[in-house]
Amino acid sequence: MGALSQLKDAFKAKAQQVGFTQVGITEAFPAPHIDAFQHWVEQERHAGMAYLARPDTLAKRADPRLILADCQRVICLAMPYLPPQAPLGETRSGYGRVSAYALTVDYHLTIEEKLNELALFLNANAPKAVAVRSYVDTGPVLERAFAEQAGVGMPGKNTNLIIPGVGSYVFLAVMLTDLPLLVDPPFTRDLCGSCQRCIEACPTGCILPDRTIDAARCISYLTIENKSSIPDELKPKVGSWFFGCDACQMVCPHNARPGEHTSPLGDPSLPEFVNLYELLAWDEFTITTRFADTALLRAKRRGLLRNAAVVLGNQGDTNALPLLRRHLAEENDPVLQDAFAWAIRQINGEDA
Ligand code: B12
Ligand code: SF4
Ligand code: SF4
Repeated sequence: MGALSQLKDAFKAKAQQVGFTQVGITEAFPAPHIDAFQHWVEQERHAGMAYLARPDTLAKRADPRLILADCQRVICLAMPYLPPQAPLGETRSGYGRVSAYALTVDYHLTIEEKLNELALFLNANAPKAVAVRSYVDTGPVLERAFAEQAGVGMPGKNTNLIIPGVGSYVFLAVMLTDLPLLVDPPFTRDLCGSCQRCIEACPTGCILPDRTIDAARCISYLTIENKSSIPDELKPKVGSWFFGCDACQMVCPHNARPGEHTSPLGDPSLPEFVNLYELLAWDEFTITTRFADTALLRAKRRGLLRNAAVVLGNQGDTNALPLLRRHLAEENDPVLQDAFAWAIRQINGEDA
């Protein structure tokens, strides 16, 4: 055990050196709060994210040993990203707001490199060859529930994992391993108490009382993962959010940190407010080039144009009408036609 204890300390030091501010280690099985996840899926709160409800991924979420045979531990890591700069509610006519997590180079790319470095470190220092499977966001692993069990932090009412003194503007990552490292104690403190700020601030009221959200109403889902039209009832609630949403985190007292904010992920590669007139004038190639290596490409041209139309409709500026009309005439896609026609009606009454 002595060697494994030393390895754990050395690993944590290495993880901190590459930029993970928090590291916790926990048992891989049973998966914590899997019943809450299953209930969420049964209630169809996952909206159009069908991959979350597939029997094979459900089974893997319940038991990481189906991902990595002999999996003993889940190493949970957190890396901060830069918080939003402009205040909540700030709007700039003709511009759409991008949530803070998406402003730097796509974290999947940068964090994956760091996880590979950590896997090499484990293998170089362990007494035997070590099997490791790492994920950042993309794997069928309950990242927040494991992070809580590993003592990293606690999911708040808005469901985001909060780390005391750091806040919730962090990315999470997990490393599954067959190495029986010593485990850390779970996080047991409730960081919310009677606070309700996120629930009150959520524009669509999608935060549920059981620490889950109704994804079908969440602006983050509607503007990023959703491949369909944004329902008319929800379009006005999207406000100026062009990609993602930070409202429930911006009001959280745990994110009201004074002083310097830094992130090992580097400076933002995008502005917080994207010029939507420019975007609507770009062809597919320009969009792909301009947003290369950022999370924005996840929504593809179609999703980005849909979101731009909804934001411009919400802002009500008549200067947007010529571009919106041009797109309504040119786009054949029903999702885009719906968004452009709606935006024109919003700005100009019913004569779209
Ligand atoms: C699907 C998904 C989404 C969906 C659904 C989000 C949701 N809240 O369920 C959508 C597209 C809406 C989304 C949005 C965002 N996401 Co997202 N998303 C995921 C993903 C892939 C799975 C989450 C999931 O399983 N949801 C289902 C619910 C039921 O599970 P859960 O929220 O994780 O909750 C579990 C625990 O909290 C646990 N639990 C712990 N304690 C307790 C206590 C009680 C009483 C109960 C009942 C349960 C419970 O039970 C739950 C089930 O196991 C994860 C990555 C991953 N593999 O985990 C990223 C992840 C959660 N997303 C992330 C981010 C950054 C975001 C956004 C902030 C992006 C943005 N700015 O727009 C928003 C935040 C919106 C919000 N309020 O949640 C980060 C969150 C980091 C953090 N600090 O928590 C993650 C971890 C990705 C990463 N690797 O960094 N996301
Ligand atoms: S991301 Fe926005 S819409 Fe989603 S729960 Fe938070 S405040 Fe509500
Ligand atoms: S705003 Fe309040 S209730 Fe919501 S997550 Fe933060 S502390 Fe918890």
